[in-house]
Parts: sequence; structure tokens; C-alpha cells
Amino acid sequence: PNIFAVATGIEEHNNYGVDFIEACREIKARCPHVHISGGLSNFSFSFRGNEPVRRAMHSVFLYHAIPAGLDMAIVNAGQLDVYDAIDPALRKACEDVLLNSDPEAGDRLVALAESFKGKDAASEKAAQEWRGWPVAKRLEHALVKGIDMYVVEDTEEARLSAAKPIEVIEGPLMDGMNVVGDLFGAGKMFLPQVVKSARVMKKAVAHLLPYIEAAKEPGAKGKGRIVMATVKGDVHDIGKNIVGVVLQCNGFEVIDMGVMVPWQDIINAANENDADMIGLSGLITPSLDEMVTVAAEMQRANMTMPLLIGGATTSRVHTALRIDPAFTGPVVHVLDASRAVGVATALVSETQKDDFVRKTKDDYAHVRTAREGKGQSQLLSIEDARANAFEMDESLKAPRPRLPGVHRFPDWDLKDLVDYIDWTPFFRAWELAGNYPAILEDEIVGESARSLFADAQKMLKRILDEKWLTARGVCGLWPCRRVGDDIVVHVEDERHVRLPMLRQQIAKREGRANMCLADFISPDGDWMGGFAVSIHGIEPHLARFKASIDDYSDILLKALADRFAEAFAERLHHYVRTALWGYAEGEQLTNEALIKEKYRGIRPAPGYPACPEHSLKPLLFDMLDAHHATGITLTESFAMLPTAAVSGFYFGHAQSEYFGVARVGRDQMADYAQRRGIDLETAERYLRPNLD
Ligand code: B12
Repeated sequence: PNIFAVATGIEEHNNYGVDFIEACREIKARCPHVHISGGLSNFSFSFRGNEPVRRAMHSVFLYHAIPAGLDMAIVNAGQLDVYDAIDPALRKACEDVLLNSDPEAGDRLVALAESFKGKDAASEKAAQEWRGWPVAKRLEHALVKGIDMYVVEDTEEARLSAAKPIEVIEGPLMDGMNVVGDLFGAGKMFLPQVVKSARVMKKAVAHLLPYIEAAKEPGAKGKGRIVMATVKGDVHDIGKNIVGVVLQCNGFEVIDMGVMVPWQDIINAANENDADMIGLSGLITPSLDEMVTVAAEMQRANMTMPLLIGGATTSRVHTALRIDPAFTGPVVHVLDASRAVGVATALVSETQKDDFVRKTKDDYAHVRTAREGKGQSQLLSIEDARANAFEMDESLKAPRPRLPGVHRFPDWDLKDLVDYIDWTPFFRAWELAGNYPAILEDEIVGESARSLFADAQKMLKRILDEKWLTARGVCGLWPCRRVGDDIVVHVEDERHVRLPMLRQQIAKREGRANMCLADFISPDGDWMGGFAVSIHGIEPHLARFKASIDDYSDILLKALADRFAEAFAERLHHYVRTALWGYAEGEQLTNEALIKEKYRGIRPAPGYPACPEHSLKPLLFDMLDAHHATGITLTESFAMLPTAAVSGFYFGHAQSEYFGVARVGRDQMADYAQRRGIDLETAERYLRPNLD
């Protein structure tokens, strides 16, 4: 059969792609031994002069025609793109034209084609040019651009011309990484690119290591050595890993101890490896206490090495108030990866260190003094706060659920979750600021965001096609009633669970209530729900990435698994509202509206501001039998494993909304201890982030 041009503007031509594919199928069905070939360039004839679009059209054509029976195409094989690597928007437009999905498909591709014109020719020229440069320059280029394709052969070439293999690291590779570090520091390069650069560096170093060991050369300590760990009880490591990679890019040697590391192991590793500093990471509030323990133990062991503090839940104020006083050595809170290099560099610099440490200590002392002046005066007593409780409208209670009880979802279809993904936090994890989708067109980070997004889409496709991950979840809907600030849930038969909630105590403006989640539940009988969702199966893939020294894919996959966990929580909530509970049967919301939580009801999670106390998780897990239903386990600090997991409560009252409990008084703490059935010391530990 002949291949004819499409998107010519003539309507009769629109189906030529489909016709060819159908012809292949028909021929193969009737004459199975016949082979089929075709001249492919005709197909994209309308886009003469626009090489990127023609290449994309040809790849898309082959992707569909080969399974239909095409055996051979006449096309320049060197000028084909990898289907997965085609810009997703362009690929979709080509696909729509090929499959004649609608009458506007051709016009859309014509419009889009303009933006691809000329791009490829220039980049191709550059692509060929750099391969002719001297090897040191090639290594630098590969590092800056994150290209790992030739790095082993270039490193080998550099090794052969160096006196010692270590010189390749200390010379061209470090020079290249310094360029990366400078560009990152100057805001001209962004985190995803830096992590790709690190992947190139690590591959080069891995190639050199056997030679370095064979020559018995001492390994380079680089600028300094840092022992990093996520503290005991906590399982999150994306932030820590990013910081580790960025420090390595800047010449530091990082000894990464992983997650859930007890203080003894951290201190031993630091001493045994003669580290220059320790870096701790933590995502949830219970980790803050664990960090104080590490600091106190460093003090007890008379250590003097600096202690860096990082992670979503940490802050300058908490570091100043609680961690710094526990250790006389340098303690520094580091807000994000881009600041980590400056701090670590100052701490190993003979000229800057003393000044930097003194200034930081002074700063923290200042934070403490400023805090001392602030007493508990702005807090109401718990009785007064209760007297100003939110009074809900009984007529807006959610009805009895259609299907009360516990519902298990052992393998929710991942494809169904994709549309529920909120991409904005994904970019934030990579330190790219801006909201999706506008971020893709952002003047400053747009290019970086597009490239990262394309990589994410590629991996997402593989996750779905090859079923890398499994989404497991459970939810429950139970009768309950409010008793004071507790919610008493009738789980089954004689089983009642008391969920104590915390109330805002900060004095409010006239007309504003002191909120507590229990206020959304009627004392005369009501309904509430709970859920736990998790994403399983990540480990073998992480092991694969580790083996191929690929931090970039490692972080990408973890970030995608987290997105799936959030998306699953959103999807399940939607299903609960519209089907299981069913109070919002006709709800029709776009993904954007879902992300903005424009629906009736809330799903606060233990640890989130309305419900800040993490120890409610074991109660919730018992009610749901969540461990058996989902495979999630809880650490001693109530972190969930697998990491990509979310659990929380459902409130269906039409007036229910999110709020922050914020600071609470010691009177509420004592009352809470009694209601929760724990001693005062434990209550103080659980509520500490809200007491300070
Ligand atoms: C995305 C997200 C998630 C993801 C997972 C995130 C992850 N893997 O790290 C998912 C959806 C799974 C999740 C779940 C939960 N989350 Co959450 N989550 C977030 C969110 C929105 C962003 C966190 C993030 O990924 N940031 C990007 C990464 C790269 O940043 P980072 O970890 O902070 O690291 C940077 C810096 O901190 C620093 N850094 C980090 N470590 C180190 C170490 C050193 C040595 C140095 C120098 C620097 C450094 O550099 C890093 C790079 O710039 C935050 C809110 C927020 N805006 O921070 C809440 C937040 C962290 N989550 C929170 C909570 C409570 C939870 C849950 C407990 C809720 C629940 N009941 O289900 C669960 C716990 C999950 C579990 N397995 O136990 C709370 C934690 C505070 C608290 N009260 O405990 C937060 C702060 C939200 C809030 N305001 O209440 N969460």
C-alpha cells in the first residue's frame, strides 16, 4: 500500500493514516505471509522544512503501523525520535492527525508545529559539535547538560591521559561540577538539572573507582565529609537525598545512612568516618524531639562537630529554641538544598567558620530572647475556648451513608488516579516555584519544568504500562456522636473508640469561633469516616536505579509515588462523597476544583494543622484494620511505611472546613492527657509542637 500525506488542509486526506494502518491489518489477516513496506516521508510532506515535526510524525506512525503489520518502512533510521522521548504535546497532536481523531486535528498540529520549527536543527548542530571538543571540555559539557551517554568513554579517555586516575576526579570532573555549582548558586540552573549532572558525575566516578583502588590511592575527602540521616521513627528522604546530591556536586563527600536511623548509629558513623559535620532530616513533628535527642547525645559525648538540621517540619525558630540549647557545638537550620552548600562551605572554611558559627549562635540567642517576652497571655483558658466553640447547623448534617462499614481496595487502578494528580507539589519538591500548568511556560523555570515534566511523563507511562506500583487503600464510615471535644465512634457491635480532638485556644476576633474538629459532629448522633491509602512496590525499581547510579530516577520515582498517594486520597474521598457515603451524588468537579477542595466535606490527616497530634493514627488504624487491609505499618513516631501513604478522617457536615489548632495551653494538655488515656509526660511529648 501507499502512504499519503495528511494534514494537507484537504478534508479527504484526513483519513489516509488510518487507511494505511487498516490496509496493513487487512492484508496481514488475509495473506499472513505477505510482508508490507511503505515510503514514510510522504506522510509528513505537509511539514517540509520542519524537521522536528516530521521526525515526530514518522515515529508516531511507526508506533501504530508496526503492530498493525507494517514490516519495513523507507525512512532515514538516523532521523527517528524515540516515541517516549517526543514532547508529549507534539506526540499527542501527531497521534490525533494519524488517527484522524477529529476534524480539527490537522489545524492543531499546524499551529503547534510553528513552535518546534528550527529548534532541532540548532540543537543537533550543537550536539555534533561538542563531541569534537577536547576531553576536559566534553566532560564539563556532559556534566552541565546532564548527558550520561558518553561519560564512561570520555572518562576513560581522560584516565588514559592522566598520570593517576584520581586526577581525573580532582581535575576535569571537579572543574565541571564547579561550573554546575556556580550556575546553580547563581540561579541559572535548577535542581532537576543539578541532579542529572550528579548522575553523570557518579557514573564517571564509578568508572574510576576500581583504578583508584588498584593504585591504592586514598579516596578524596573533597571539601568536607558529612554524615546524613533521617532520624529514628521518620521515613522520608526525598529532601535529604536532594541535599546529599547537591553537596556532592559541590565537592563534599556524603555518607548517607538512610532513614529511621537511631542517634547511636549517627554518632558512631560520624566519629568512625572522621566526619566534618552531621546533617539530620525529618518530615513529621515527632522527629523534632528525636533531633533534640541527637543534639543532647552529641553534647554528652563531648562532640564539637557542627550539626545541620533540615526537613519540612523543622524551622529556624524550633532549632533556636530547642536544638541549639542542647548542644554547645555549632547548630544550623538549613531551609533548602540551595542554601546547604553555602552553610557547609562556611563550616569547613578556616577563614569563615568562626564568624559564621558566632553569628548563627547570636541569631538563635536573639530568637530565644524575643520569645521569652511572649507569655501565654494570648491564650484563652480551655473552658473559655469551649464556650466560644463553633456552633454547627444541625440541618446541614450529612445523611446516613449508603454503605456504612469498612471497604477495602486492594488494587485500585493506577490509570484512574492519573487525572487526580496535583502536579504543583511535584515541582515544588524539585525547588521549582510556580503552579502547574503555568509553571511550564514560566519565563525563568519553564524550560527546566518542561524537561522535568517530560521525564516524569515518560516514567509515569512505564509505571502504568508495566505496573510498577500497586495502590492499596481502605476506608470506613461509622455512626458517631460528639461528647465534649471527643468524637465517640461506634465501630461495630460493642466497640466504641474515643477520638479526642484539640481546640484552638488563641483569642479570636469578635464573631470567630475557637474551632475543634468535634464541632462538626452532632452530640445527638452523626456519621464520620476514616481512610488509609498507600503505594506499594517501589523497592525493586529503587534498587535498579541504585545499581545504575541514578539518583535522578530514584528521586523522580519517589516523588511520583507520593503524587499517587495524594491522588489516591483525593480519588477515594471523591468516591466516598459520591457513592459510599453518597451525600454528594451529583458532584461534578474539575481536577482544578478538586485540588482547591471545592467540595463538601474535609479529610484532615493526623499531623495536619486541624488535627496535629500524630498518635491518633494507631486508633484510626485499629478502626480500619488498616495494617491488614493496606500493608501499612507505623513507626514508633507514627510515620507510615511505605512512605507514600496518607491517612485521615472524613467529615461530611456542609460547614466543615480546614483550620489550624496552633498553640494550645497546658490546661488543654492536661485535659487531653486524661481524654486520650496517657500520662502527662507523654501528652507533653505528643503536643510539644503546639505547646511552644
Ligand atoms: C508532599 C508532602 C507529603 C508526601 C510525601 C513527602 C515526602 N516524601 O517527603 C505525602 C503525600 C506522602 C505526605 C504524607 C504525609 N504528610 Co506530608 N507533606 C507534604 C508537603 C506538602 C511537601 C513536603 C515535600 O515533599 N517537600 C519537598 C521536599 C524536597 O522538601 P523537604 O523534605 O522539606 O526537604 C528540603 C528541605 O527541608 C531541606 N532538607 C531536608 N532534609 C535536610 C537535611 C539536611 C541535613 C539539610 C541541610 C537540609 C535538608 O532541603 C530539602 C530540599 O530543598 C508538606 C507541606 C510543606 N509545604 O512542606 C506536608 C507535610 C510535610 N506533611 C505532613 C504530614 C503530617 C503528613 C502525614 C503524616 C499526613 C497523614 N496523616 O497522612 C503523612 C505522613 C506520611 C508517612 N509516610 O508517614 C506535615 C508534617 C508536619 C507535622 N505536623 O508532622 C506537613 C508539613 C504538612 C502540614 N503543614 O501539616 N506528605
